[in-house]
Amino acid sequence: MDAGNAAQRTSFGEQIVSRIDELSAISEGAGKLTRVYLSKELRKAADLILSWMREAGMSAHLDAIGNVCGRYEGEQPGAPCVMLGSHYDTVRDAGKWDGPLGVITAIACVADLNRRGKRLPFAIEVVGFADEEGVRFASTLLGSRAVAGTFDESVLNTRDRDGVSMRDALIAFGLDPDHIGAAARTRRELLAYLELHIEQGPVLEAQNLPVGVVTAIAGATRLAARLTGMAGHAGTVPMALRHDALTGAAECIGAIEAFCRADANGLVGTVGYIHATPGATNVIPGEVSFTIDMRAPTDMHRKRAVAEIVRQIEAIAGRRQLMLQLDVTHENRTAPCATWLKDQFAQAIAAEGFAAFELPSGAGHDGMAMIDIADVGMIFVRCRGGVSHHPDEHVELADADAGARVLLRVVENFRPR
Ligand code: HGY
Ligand code: MN
Ligand code: MN
Ligand code: MN
Repeated sequence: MDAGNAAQRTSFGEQIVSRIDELSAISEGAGKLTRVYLSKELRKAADLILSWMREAGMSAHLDAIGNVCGRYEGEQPGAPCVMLGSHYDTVRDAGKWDGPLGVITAIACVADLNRRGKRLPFAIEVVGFADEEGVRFASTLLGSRAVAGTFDESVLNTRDRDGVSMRDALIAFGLDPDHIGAAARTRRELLAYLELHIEQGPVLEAQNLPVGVVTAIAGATRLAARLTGMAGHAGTVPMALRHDALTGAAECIGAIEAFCRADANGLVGTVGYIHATPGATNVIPGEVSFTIDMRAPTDMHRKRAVAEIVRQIEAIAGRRQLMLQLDVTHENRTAPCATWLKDQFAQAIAAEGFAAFELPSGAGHDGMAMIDIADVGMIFVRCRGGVSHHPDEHVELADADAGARVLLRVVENFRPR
């Protein structure tokens, strides 16, 4: 590789790190990174990313659901594309790499091709999905589902914590909720969907490797639980006469943890959100709502576990004479990465001088939706301590640079199936 190119290559890492910092400054709150779907911060982030796409020689637009989309034509205009994607929304109090690393790295790869005036036998599209995390409305992958043509219109009626419906949030963002179908693409238009993402786990660090090839994306089931008991005076109601919704929820949450801890095959269960009302120190909680996130290496294993957890929660609510509302709000099946794409990632990793190590993804990704219209390939980049969904999330410059070099190599040497 010529020196000029090598110099450009070392600047991959620097450019990526500086853009990660620039994008992470666009947040709902000072000092923390929170950028949820259809927020004004997401709009500002979209404008910045669209400007980077145009600077890299792409045509760029915001699609009907808020994804940022860039296209770099191939030798012949209008050719099918290799789509490179990830998401640009974040969880609350997030790390700055989860999602944006994939979008920024993909743009850097296209910018490098454009700088060299290189056109490929296919187009390259870069997409930043607007809602992978599902923080604001109960469902995840809203952006990639719209692109895959599998967006569920009923989600438009779900409301966020302030009671704002997705429908109204789209209108406030400047989008038409009845026009989401315009974001849908077809299998014919895509040769493959490729995503670079931080590992969000400790395996690559333990292997002392900067990158790894993803074998499959674990599915997930999300449930919303609401327990209703009897609010009352904290001082006068004897313990034996109480129908305390919060202690009932506590027993359910303990049962979920015990059941998952006892499982030896990778089952994980998380209660990430709980809300008790009326929420006064001297009032017995009358109503409690909480979320459940269940994952396992296979769909069968996860579904069996969910059924058992539901049975246990129903038994606890019955014994405590609490009313129970328990709904599955969202389900993503496990998505296998295509072998022919894993091979191309492995060859690129080896060409960059690293061992091609394979690992599954316990975290969900947009490939779970995109698999409906394209084969999916994913590459992981090492993150310090495997920490993610936390401000301490961190990727070393050299690893960001290695990820970019591998992704560029895969794209430049891409062989359609
Ligand atoms: O929740 C997940 O697994 C992903 O980070 N959205
Ligand atoms: Mn995430
Ligand atoms: Mn992510
Ligand atoms: Mn560092």
